[in-house]
Amino acid sequence: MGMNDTPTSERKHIAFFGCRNAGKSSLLNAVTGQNFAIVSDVLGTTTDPVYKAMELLPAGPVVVIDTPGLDDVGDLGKMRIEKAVGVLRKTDLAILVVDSSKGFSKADEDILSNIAERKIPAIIVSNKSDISESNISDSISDNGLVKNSGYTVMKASATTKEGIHELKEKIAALLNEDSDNGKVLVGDLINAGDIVVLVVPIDKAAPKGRLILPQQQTIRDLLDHGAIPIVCRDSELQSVIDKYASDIKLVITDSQAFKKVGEIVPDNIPLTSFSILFSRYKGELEHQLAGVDAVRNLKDGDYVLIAEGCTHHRQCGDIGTEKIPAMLRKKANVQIDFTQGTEYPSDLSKYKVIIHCGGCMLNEKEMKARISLAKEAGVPITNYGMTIAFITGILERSMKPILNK
Ligand SMILES: Nc1nc2c(ncn2[C@@H]2O[C@H](COP(=O)(O)OP(=O)(O)O)[C@@H](O)[C@H]2O)c(=O)[nH]1
Ligand SMILES: [Mg+2]
Repeated sequence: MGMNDTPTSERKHIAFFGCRNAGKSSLLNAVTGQNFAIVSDVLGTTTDPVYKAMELLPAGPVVVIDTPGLDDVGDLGKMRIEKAVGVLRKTDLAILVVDSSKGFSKADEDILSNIAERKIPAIIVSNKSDISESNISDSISDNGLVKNSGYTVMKASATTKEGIHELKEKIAALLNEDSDNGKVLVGDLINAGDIVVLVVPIDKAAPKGRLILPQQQTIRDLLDHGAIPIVCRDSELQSVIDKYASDIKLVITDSQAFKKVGEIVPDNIPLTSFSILFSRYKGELEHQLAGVDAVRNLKDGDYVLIAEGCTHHRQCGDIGTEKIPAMLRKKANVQIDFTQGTEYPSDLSKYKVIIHCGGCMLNEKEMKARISLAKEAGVPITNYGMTIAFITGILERSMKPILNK
């Protein structure tokens, strides 16, 4: 995906689930009008979830996900099923594809319970309407679990395209219902016409020739709300303050420059960071704030997990693998594990705290699911920005603009 496209993390994720040969890949191709998923009658053709960002009309920018069959067998099959189920963590809309010539299977029931438990919007598609006998297809709508779930069952055929148009309309309708949570990144903290200063240190870890996603998104949100962003490096901040101090309504800094920026910005100007804004936007701000207490209490020998949502931001990488560990080790001799990208340990129980990145490359569902897993394991979770602000001694100050809201 290029820089001019909607970032993947801001797209709704639509995942197709179902048994092997139910027609997941065929249906996905029919709905998207593209031929990117491999269709075959060889069982188990899709071995890893396949992602594709696209413009799906009338829904808008989405990511569609093809997944391995849920009735796969053997040790490898089991691993493929786990991967398919793992996709639920980031699914905004699930399409359960059932082969209506065969009926509703145990694997279908299992995934449907899982989808319903997570309260994920879903559509059950009774596929292969061209070859199914109507009594079997009716038995899908009559299944007790299906009825209880309240999800819509739609008949379709990926082969004849019967029902595909209706399915696309339903997909758009469900995504629309879900999308209007009214959350904004920063726009509600300022008024139109306000000057907001963004501090972006440009060091050797900064990507060549561009800004990183959280910076771009913050600038865009400020512009959407009629504010006037001034973007500068930490080295120019003092002169920006000297020129505009009385008009500046908010300063947003990259977490790694917190200490220096905190010293330069006068106390009467509110100060926060990109990662704190992102925690509020797609994490759980108060829970992650409470998680900082666990950093305060770290002792020698404690295990800490530092989790990074992407694999390619050297800047975040440096913060996660070098800066924060160095800060923590000044407090206690802790054992640190690192994870990157889509990895996230299934057993979190040994950790005293999880320090997560701001999650700019993860969709909201995935970030929330990671927080839930930490909650279930009883492990506090916080983020990079809060941890650095806390250790630097300016946590309270950097939370003020947000908590006062
Ligand atoms: N008759 C008929 N065959 C279909 C339909 N959808 C898929 N198939 C066939 O079912 C087989 C498996 O399809 P595929 O999309 O690869 O299933 P997947 O394993 O769930 O991804 C292929 O031979 C398809 O051509 C349909 O609506 N009608
Ligand atoms: Mg397939």
